[in-house]
Amino acid sequence: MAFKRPKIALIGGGQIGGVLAQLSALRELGDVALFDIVEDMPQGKTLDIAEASRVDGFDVELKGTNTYEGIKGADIIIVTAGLPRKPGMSRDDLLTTNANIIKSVAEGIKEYAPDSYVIVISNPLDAMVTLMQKYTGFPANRVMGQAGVLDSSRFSSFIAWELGVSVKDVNAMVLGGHGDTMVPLVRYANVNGCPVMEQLVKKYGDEAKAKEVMDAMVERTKKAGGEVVGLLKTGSAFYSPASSAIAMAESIIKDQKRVLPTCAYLEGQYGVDGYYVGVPVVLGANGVERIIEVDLDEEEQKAMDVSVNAVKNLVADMGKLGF
Ligand code: TXD
Repeated sequence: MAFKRPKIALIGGGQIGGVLAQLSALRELGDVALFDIVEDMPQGKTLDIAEASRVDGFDVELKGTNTYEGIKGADIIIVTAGLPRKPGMSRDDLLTTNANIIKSVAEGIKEYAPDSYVIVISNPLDAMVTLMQKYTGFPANRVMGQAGVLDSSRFSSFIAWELGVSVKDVNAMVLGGHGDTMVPLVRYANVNGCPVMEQLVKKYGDEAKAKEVMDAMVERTKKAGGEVVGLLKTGSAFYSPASSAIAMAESIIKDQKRVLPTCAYLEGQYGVDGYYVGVPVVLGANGVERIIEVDLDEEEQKAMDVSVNAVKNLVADMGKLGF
């Protein structure tokens, strides 16, 4: 038997897809197939990245493709295909458009990469992951969504900047759906084991002020996507979502068993049955290997319930639209 590099297929060669391809190469995670419906564009992007291989020093193959044939045999797939909302388009219009795209992507994956692990990034995230699992028919441990790694990284960054400490020592997690109702877990946030709230109270010498500062960081986390959109004017965040999905893919490819907040299928955990919601999971060679349950107090559980309801409403809306 000959050894073989893992194959990573990226469906959607737009802003995030391009960075995903470059990061996959820089980290030598495996050979890359970049798929997009736009002719020549994924071929151009992969050629551009591949031509830096001497400078960056990576030995992986990068190919662009406009057919699903090109993703044949992929081990892991990251999906960013979708359209942003255009003027005059309602939320339901966008939902229908993107649901149709995800449905066609799922069918392509099912046919050409039936054993793959799939990480969805396309928005509305929780709904698109749900559809991906439905239309591939893959077991739930092989279909997941990326949102929580990014939301948690944003929250951790704000905490590090506020406390003037290395972000490497900050552990802060965000649970729930990917939207305004996400649940940053303040009580568990810590700097190498030291509770963040305690550090804020020491910094300001005042509990009310510490709470005010934390509340502002929580709000900024919830609205962080919009903050970047507001600055970019065209398009949304793409470096950080790509890095986040790569961390998930790497944990699976290398069987690292990292504990990463992931949009995963719940069967009773956190009081949720039959829905995809962001929770900490163990990501390893078998994809979502285990859901980690943390104890939530009354207030946190209430916030989680609100977030789960938002996901349920989205899934119900898709049902009404025929998905
Ligand atoms: O954390 C998160 N989950 C997110 C999600 C954070 C930021 C952005 N997030 C969402 O990711 C965003 O709302 C979008 O739904 C996706 C992709 O964002 P990106 O910035 O990469 O969007 P682009 O640049 O518009 O790229 C989308 C590509 C584009 O090249 C289209 O031609 C392509 O998708 N596309 C398709 N590819 C394959 N198959 C089909 N049918 C298709 N339709 C469009």
